Amino acid sequence: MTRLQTTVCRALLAFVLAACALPSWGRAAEDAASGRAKPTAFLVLPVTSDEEGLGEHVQRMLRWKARRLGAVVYDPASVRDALAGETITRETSPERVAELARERFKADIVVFGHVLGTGPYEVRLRVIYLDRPQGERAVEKTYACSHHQVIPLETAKAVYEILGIPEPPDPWRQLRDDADIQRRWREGPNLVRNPGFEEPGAAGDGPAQWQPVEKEMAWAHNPDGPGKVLKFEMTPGTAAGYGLDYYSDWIRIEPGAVYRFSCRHKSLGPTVKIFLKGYHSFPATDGYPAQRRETYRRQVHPSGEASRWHETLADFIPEATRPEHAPTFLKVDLFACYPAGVVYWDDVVLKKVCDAPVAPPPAVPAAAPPGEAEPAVEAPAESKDTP
Ligand SMILES: [Ca+2]
Repeated sequence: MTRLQTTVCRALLAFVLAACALPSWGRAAEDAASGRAKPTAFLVLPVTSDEEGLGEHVQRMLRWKARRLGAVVYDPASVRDALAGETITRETSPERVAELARERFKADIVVFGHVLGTGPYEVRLRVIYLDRPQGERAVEKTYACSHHQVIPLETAKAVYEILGIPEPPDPWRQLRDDADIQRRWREGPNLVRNPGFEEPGAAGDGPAQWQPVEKEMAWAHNPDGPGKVLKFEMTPGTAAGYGLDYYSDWIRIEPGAVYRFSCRHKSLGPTVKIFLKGYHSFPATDGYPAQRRETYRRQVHPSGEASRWHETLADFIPEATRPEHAPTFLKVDLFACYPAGVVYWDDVVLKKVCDAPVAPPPAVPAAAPPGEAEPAVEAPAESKDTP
């Protein structure tokens, strides 16, 4: 790796870690913007929901992201104690909530709300600013989430907006003009085995190196050219529910390296997404067997008009919130959801285009700040599901 490569990789990794895991970036940006010396006291009051448990999940995500962006967040138990049995719902008046936030918490910003629906969803947040020189101000923000997996992304976006912090710029632009990365993308080995679905599995009824073909799927001839494709034939019931996932076999990866992914798809209607899921191997504990669990996820949103083939490209660095949970295996998850219909997938490519830095980048502090010691409870990225 050349010196330039090392510099690019370290800059990217430092950026990703700073943006995703550490509060310093957000606090610096916020303080620079507002001239305020002290961090914002960010109070999350109850978020109710039509779907059981989802409101609490959104509350955890709000607290987690606000803390990551440098705000001081109230411990849920102390909020419960201070409310002393007083119930906050979507009907509670902003005036009453502002009074509580001011008198019992001395908060700068208070957020509460409701998650409407059971898929698709609408996250409705009421935000009251108590720290404005021009006086209190209440605003309502609504975030449409087509699918469950979109809720964390929209919640993170909400916290940036509430705190008035610009979302981080695209750090990947640096990669586009890098000759060595382009060469590795052109000439490097594809880590996805059987990437075009051409090779049959042992039973002959599906492609090798991918999961078995399940109902509402088919290992089909390419309708527009030679060779085979993976076809979704999603029913309305599935489209309205969890959608369809099709997983690759395990792919060994190097945490901290830069990867580039691409695939081609043609949708006749359904919304498509690709999840690049990183897994860490956890040892057996307390009667649970050793297993690989998801600790990293890159979500890719293909675009383009329906009924045509499109190629989607995405760069990413697989990393976990906790370094000791660094992902060392990856699965490609080809996903489709509402509305029902047909999707064709083909030519899945994953290549390592830049090695991980040899030493940790100097921008990473040695210890997490107070209040960041237990991210597993609060961190939606460290999901426990295993496909
Ligand atoms: Ca093919």
